Amino acid sequence: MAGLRLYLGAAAAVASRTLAAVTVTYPVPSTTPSNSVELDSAPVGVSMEFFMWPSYMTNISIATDCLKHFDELYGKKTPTRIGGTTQDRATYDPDFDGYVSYHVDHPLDAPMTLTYGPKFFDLISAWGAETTLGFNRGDNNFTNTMEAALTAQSRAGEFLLAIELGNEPDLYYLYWNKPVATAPWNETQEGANAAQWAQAFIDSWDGEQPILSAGVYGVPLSLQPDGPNMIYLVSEAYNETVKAGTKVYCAHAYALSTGTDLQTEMNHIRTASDISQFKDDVALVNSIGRDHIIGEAGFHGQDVDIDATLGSAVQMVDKTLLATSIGLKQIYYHQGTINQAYFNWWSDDQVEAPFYGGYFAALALSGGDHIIASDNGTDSYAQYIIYKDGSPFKAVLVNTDYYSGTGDRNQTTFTLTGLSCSKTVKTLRMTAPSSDYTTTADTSVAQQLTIGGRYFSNKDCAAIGEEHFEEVKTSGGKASFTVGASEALIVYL
Ligand SMILES: *[C@@H]1O[C@H](CO)[C@@H](O)[C@H](O)[C@H]1NC(C)=O
Ligand SMILES: *[C@@H]1O[C@H](CO)[C@@H](O)[C@H](O)[C@H]1NC(C)=O
Ligand SMILES: *[C@@H]1O[C@H](CO)[C@@H](O)[C@H](O)[C@H]1NC(C)=O
Ligand SMILES: *[C@@H]1O[C@H](CO)[C@@H](O)[C@H](O)[C@H]1NC(C)=O
Ligand SMILES: *[C@@H]1O[C@H](CO)[C@@H](O)[C@H](O)[C@H]1NC(C)=O
Ligand SMILES: *[C@H]1O[C@@H](CO)[C@H](O)[C@@H](O)[C@@H]1NC(C)=O
Repeated sequence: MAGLRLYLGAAAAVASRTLAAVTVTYPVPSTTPSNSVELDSAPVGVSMEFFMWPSYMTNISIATDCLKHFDELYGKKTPTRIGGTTQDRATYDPDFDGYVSYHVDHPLDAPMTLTYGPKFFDLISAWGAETTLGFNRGDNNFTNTMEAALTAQSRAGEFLLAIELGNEPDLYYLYWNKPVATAPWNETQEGANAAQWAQAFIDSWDGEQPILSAGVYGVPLSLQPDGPNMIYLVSEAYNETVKAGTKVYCAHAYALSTGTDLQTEMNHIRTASDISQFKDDVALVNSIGRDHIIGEAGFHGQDVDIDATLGSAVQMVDKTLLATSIGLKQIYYHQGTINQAYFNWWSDDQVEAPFYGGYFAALALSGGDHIIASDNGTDSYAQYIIYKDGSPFKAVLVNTDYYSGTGDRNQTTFTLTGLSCSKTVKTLRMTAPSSDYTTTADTSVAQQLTIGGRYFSNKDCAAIGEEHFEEVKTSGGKASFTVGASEALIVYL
């Protein structure tokens, strides 16, 4: 890493002890670099677990309240994906008059089977976002899935951006023993089944094409010898007709590790290693003229309580910007069972820390047209430069070091070089008292996780407080910014 060195921080004099501090230096190319990547205008979306969709739309008001912040950034409704494990447990019943019907023994369980009816799709037009809708392939009833899809088209067709035929089919046999998955469910078998389903769908669909979101794999690598994977799907399984009907290729992005140590899990080196797994898939998908997206994401796929912390929010900022900078066009953050999944952006009565990460990432990217990562993922510090109309627009500085909340907080100084003129730039900071910080349900106190000094109300997700920008003077084409462990900074260039 450029210019890594230790020095005794100025704060040491005040605190009368030494504070370890690090300096990193990155250039800011003055025009959009040729190896930068074009940004989508709404790169951060929301994914809602299939069986939870009606509840998020009708009964958990904080969901739509919080998404209004994204709607404002984008000037349109937040791109929305409806899907997840329960899409492959859902049976469509054209005569069912409710949204969704299921039984669970405990309110925090996800149902093993569910039924849904035509009204489920009316909520898509009522919400009015560009929507990716996931259907059931795992239970191997094409007739039922196609009947549902054609009803979705007639009731909400103008909002349907893409359709998934199955969620995480790479895990159908290993995890779920789904009826469609014949052992060993390797790349040949899954690829052939995916192509057959896609072909049958293309032949029966009466709306616009291409419409399919393909792959929808849980992990960007094979969990078994010759397991399902994007390279095989694109280069071997899909023929030209199926490719023509496929709009976008999709995979999911959870940590590839199962650790519970926040210090290790949130580190940029870990995130960079995970995201680099997508590079070959992105290159292949782009070579056939299509985009690759992350259709579902969260910190960990397993339930890990560190997912609800400031550290998780910082990791989300890093992951989102790194993903977009390698060409993953959109990243949809998953909202699972309410009050259960630690990575959820909200509980029914509380805005959770991950929401801050998702929002900060979207805020950083909004209005930009290109992005480039400045570092190569070999230490805890990340810098991204966002371009607009050919010029540097924002820099995002992320310090993924851990801070326990006791003792001095390490600071990293990010020095940006190649800035064109001497001026004062504004910055906006995301911070909280420690990496382990989680928001509180207590509405009588201010949250201490803040973006520019503001936090989101548990009542209606309103931003509370005065927005505070810091200012830094550039000099001789350089400017230095101090970012504490587990903080992120947007620099408005
Ligand atoms: C990472 O980047 C630094 C400079 O930014 C460079 O010196 C180093 O060789 C790079 N490492 C790798 C593995 O690419
Ligand atoms: C709405 O939410 C409340 C509280 O979480 C729950 O008790 C109720 O069953 C929900 N109703 C519907 C229709 O989902
Ligand atoms: C598949 O779905 C169709 C139409 O919804 C239904 O009539 C049929 O019984 C289902 N087949 C199986 C094997 O469940
Ligand atoms: C996948 O499994 C099938 C059925 O056992 C087998 O015919 C095929 O050769 C396997 N493919 C690979 C790539 O191993
Ligand atoms: C600060 O960084 C130093 C050097 O990396 C490390 O040894 C120390 O544990 C860190 N302090 C805290 C409070 O995290
Ligand atoms: C892809 O190609 C078209 C045109 O040749 C055929 O009609 C399809 O049957 C074929 N689809 C699959 C899944 O092989």
